[in-house]
Amino acid sequence: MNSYHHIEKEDPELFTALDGEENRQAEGLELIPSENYVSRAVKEAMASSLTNKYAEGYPGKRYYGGQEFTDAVETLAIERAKKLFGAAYANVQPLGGANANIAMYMALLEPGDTVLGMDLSHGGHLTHGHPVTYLTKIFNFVRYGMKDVETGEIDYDDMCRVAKEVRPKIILAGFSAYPRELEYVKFIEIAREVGALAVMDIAHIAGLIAGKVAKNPFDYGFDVMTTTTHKTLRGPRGGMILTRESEDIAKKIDKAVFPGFQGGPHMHQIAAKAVSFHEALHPSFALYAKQIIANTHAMEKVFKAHAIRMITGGSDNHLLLLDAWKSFGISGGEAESLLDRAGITLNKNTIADDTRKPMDPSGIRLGTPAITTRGLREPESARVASLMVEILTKRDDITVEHVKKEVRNLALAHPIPESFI
Ligand code: DSN
Repeated sequence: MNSYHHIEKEDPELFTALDGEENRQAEGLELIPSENYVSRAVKEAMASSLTNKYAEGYPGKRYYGGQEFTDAVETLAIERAKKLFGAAYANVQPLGGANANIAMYMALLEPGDTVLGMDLSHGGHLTHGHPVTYLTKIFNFVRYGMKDVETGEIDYDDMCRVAKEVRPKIILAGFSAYPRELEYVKFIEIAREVGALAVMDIAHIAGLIAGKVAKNPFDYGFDVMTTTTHKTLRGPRGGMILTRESEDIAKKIDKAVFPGFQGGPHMHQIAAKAVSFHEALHPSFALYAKQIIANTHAMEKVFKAHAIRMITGGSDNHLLLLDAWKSFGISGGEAESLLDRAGITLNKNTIADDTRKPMDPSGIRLGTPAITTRGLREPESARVASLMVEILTKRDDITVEHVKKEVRNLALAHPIPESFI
């Protein structure tokens, strides 16, 4: 548990909100697949005096003085990132995943160039070319999707046909709501055939790749990977861009991040990234990654037994996407609210071919990274899935109250850990 002594004394109003959030996290179960808990060591780095320092530029090439220690910090983060993902180059300055993707586009594309990326409703991400983003005013995004929603199979033949037609500069793999492993070989074949770069946004599965329970796209020839650092990777909120081998690409990426797109790097976050990469290089991280998958399968088994419709039929990774509308006759938004009342947090999500609106779609998205960090294993994960089914089926106040009590007990029996190594 954090202590906020100074805030409590100086700013009681803010303290009340922070304290409330501490309790919410301690007493509830977090199933949002993009969330996790960081160690005390990561928090110490985030709260360090590095937040006072400007450090525009890169180690050895800064625009301000006093960089003796910032250079050491950023170099540690870079070297550890390279080791974790088998990259030749790493840029650890992006402030988040969207920033990383935007800088990557700026580095590798000219305005008007085409990107072939995954449709948002099939699991892609806003920054992969959704019309609501400003990116679509600069670049031309064409989308691919699943051939079969029930198995999750991507339509690689169609992707190849479209790629030949639109000649993308980038073939973009990656997702924020797709529970299956991608066939990287097919992406590379298509990219090479049309002369495109292959880029993978690994934000959701970075921790699974680092923990070696998911394939590493670099082993298949992907040129660049973008990621956040705070999801399965269990680091501080932030982003990163990794380059497999091309110095030319890495140089373009560095220029695009700074001065192209961002100003001074957030050195306290970079220090925290370095700490979390150190943790991810520890053997205990591979066990955590393995347990994430085991816990997902334990939940999947329960949903299957109750004939809940899962998009793609199940999961190969850390996340599951359920059709609340077809399974329980309620919208994703209603399901999210009901579970929230019982202390189970997840998010409503659009599903492929959704008949409902994005603000209240048919699906709910959930995942196991945070409960795995808390030490829940297969039996407890299965119990959480059963509680979810109970609440979403019965939906009455008595059920909500009894589930809430059990969720709280489960959460308190598995306190948020302070250290992982
Ligand atoms: N917001 C992230 C997620 O929840 O997947 C993606 O940006």
